[in-house]
Amino acid sequence: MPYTPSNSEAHWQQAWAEAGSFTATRDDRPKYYVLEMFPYPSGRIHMGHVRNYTMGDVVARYKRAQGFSVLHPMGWDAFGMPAENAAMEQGGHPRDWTYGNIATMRDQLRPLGLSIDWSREFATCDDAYVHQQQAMFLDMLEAGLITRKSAQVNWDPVDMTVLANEQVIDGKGWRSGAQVERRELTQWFFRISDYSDELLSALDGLTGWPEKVRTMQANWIGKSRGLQFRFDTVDLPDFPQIEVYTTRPDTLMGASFVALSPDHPLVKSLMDRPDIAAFVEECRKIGTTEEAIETAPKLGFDTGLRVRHPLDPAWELPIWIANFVLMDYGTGAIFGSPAHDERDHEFATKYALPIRATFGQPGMSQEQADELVTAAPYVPLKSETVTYVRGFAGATDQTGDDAVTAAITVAEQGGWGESVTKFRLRDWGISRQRYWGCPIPVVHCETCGTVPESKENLPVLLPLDVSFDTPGNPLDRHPTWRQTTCPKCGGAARRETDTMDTFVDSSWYYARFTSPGAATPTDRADADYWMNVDQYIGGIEHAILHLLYSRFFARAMVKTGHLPDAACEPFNALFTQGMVTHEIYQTTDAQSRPVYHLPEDVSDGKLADGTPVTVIPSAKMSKSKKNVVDPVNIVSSFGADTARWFMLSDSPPERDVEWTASGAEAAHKFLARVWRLAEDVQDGPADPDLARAAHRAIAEVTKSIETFAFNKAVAALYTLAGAIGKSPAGGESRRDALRIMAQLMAPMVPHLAEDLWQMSGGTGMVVDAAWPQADPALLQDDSVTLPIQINGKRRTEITVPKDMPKDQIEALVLADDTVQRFLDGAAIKKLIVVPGRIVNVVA
Ligand code: ANZ
Ligand code: ZN
Repeated sequence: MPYTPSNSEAHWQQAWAEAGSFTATRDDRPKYYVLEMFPYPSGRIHMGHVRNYTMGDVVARYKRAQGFSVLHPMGWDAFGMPAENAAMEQGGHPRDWTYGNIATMRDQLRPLGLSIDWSREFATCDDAYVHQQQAMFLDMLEAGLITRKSAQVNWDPVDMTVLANEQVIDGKGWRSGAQVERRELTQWFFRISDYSDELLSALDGLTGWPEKVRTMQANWIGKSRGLQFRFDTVDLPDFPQIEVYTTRPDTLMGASFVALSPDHPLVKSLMDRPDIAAFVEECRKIGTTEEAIETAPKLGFDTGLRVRHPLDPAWELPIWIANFVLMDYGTGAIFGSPAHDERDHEFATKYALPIRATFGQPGMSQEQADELVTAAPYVPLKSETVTYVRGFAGATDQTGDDAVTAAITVAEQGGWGESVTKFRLRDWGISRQRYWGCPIPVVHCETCGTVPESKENLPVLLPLDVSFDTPGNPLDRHPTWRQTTCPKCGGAARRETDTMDTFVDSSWYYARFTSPGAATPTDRADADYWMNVDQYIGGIEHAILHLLYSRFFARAMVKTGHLPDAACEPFNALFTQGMVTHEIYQTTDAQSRPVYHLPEDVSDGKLADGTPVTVIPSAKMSKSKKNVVDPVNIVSSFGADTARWFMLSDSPPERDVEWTASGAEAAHKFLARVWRLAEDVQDGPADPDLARAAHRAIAEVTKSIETFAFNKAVAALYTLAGAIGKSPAGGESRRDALRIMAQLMAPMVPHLAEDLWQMSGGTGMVVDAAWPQADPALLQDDSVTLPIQINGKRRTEITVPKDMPKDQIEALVLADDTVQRFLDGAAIKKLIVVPGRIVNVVA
């Protein structure tokens, strides 16, 4: 019988399902929780999913064999814009689109044979999940973790909707193409910034996380130390001082202007000046993203007002309004030191403001230093190698951080400034003016104001009779949904029509998996048993927001009693896997524009009609480049095990892996060879070398899985297959090795492993077999290599079994060709064998 995965894979999947092999149970075994980031139900699974879920499955199956009670669940991150867009573009309802996609993708995932406890599956748009998320919102509100405040949003004036930062592309709405404006709206915020310090310092304890991710999080939280101080204004009695925050007080002697945010209170007080009002209006046209603000051209407006320099009251500086100064960072006002900051330099150059060096390279005069920093492109000075040319009294003998410290000390001692620590991390605005999300469970009452919905009235579900043919939020237009009664006074009230950011949904799903049916957000006995996630696996693209929000949310759940204290860091270990890439095949059309071709339409570098294609090196699979390989096709032609094996074999899991047709075929061939090895076991001798090879493989595969080096585990299994193929062993000796092979392959190619196990006489299913232990005695290398010296010179060496008797070694040495050549006919006077060490020949 040839290797036919199509039959056996379905067979084993059914056998596992019938045995309930992957049902996670709370029992007295130690637990292990492995989780891959859950998918968004876009409509089809892709190779990235296959790679991600296969890796998690290797860990899950391995831990299970190690005797752990394993939780390995799957669900769907189901709310979000694409469902609404589909409804706008193709008609239909987002709910149908979403659940339809889930059904399709579940059907595509199932044949992969993942060891998932499907009984725990849920989608974040399920009524029960919405219910518990709303319950948690109310608990968090009560615990002071949520606040309502006004904030700036990106407003698309054509689609009449708020846009997420990612939906603003080059300052324009991603759908309408309209110039995005900034608007102030009252929004709900999770108070994540209260946890800035804790979220930062706790990163040190996350030793199971990649260093890179910890650094990215630390940078995002962005702790900085600086000086806060005030400039006295000149002739402005209503606004006597302007407070600024700087991380570079050591550059204060290079100040050349003060700049205010367009939203600064002083600017607001000047709005009756038409020129200022017009400028502020102009600034509103940039989106709210930091990136948008950073990349937009620097715009400034000179108010004509002035401040005095704190170190020299006679020195006056102009007050500008600048589009790059944010109101919600620091104090919303800065001083610019164009000689030592690129952005200030660009601004000063554009508006012909003075550029004065505070310091220069050693030995430079003030003029030389000024000249150096005035020229564009701007040359930054390394603060480690500077000398002061424009002294900051008391700080001039310092460099780098020490100079900053010294400057802060001078300011504090002079009583005109304070040392301040700031964080970049802002509160997390979760209000979305969108339909397809979890409704925010509050109502607005004329009498009582904003009132939390009462828990008995949960869930607040989305109305289903909505239309998407007009822009804006369908919840706003719905004839009745908004009308409700106030839980406090019983009077008429209006529902909040904003829904929650979908990042909220994904910030606690891992906790919900521990008790997906609970009538509260979690069941504490279950959560206490299963939390934390021991191994989390996902893409690096989630290194910042998703993980940071989850870390905050877990703390909020601890505070509100839904998780045990230790779960405030919910992911013990994190692994970020690389992408799956593929070559791109391109030709050009008559206008020499690129035309892309699907991998299956290209063979030997040509299209079917013989047109040669240009091969563009491997890149992330993407529809627009037509280099996507559909896992569904691979599984139906080669079987799931081939897809899994290939995904694990070619590269270390943290790196990108290039999908190639030849690689997939080679993987398939190898699996077929393993099948044949098990198929014809004849009677024959025992082979201790084969037993040794099998136990070396146990040690190697175990170590490799433990360290996430799946490609090395694969390599060790190739070696073992080679050893079995070459071995003269027959009967039990051969079957022993094959059963070990089956066990070691089981995490990676679980279906073939079951067949192998059965063919070689294993009892029950391999999925239930305990992980094999390497016998230390068999791991020892029992051969020894002895150098051979002839007349005191090392000439060659000989490898012999450790326990070989002296006389046999002597015989081998005498028969050795190299020895004979060096002796060149001379008679041997002495032959000394030092066992385990050396052989000396004297002639
Ligand atoms: C003077 C100066 C001179 C600055 C120099 C930098 C370099 P981080 O490190 O991110 O905390 N800044 C302060 N508040 C700002 C705001 N609301 N909008 C835009 N920029 C603001 O950055 C702190 C630095 O960013 C501060 O130090 C300030 O510019 C600017 F050679 O002050 B600095
Ligand atoms: Zn009321």
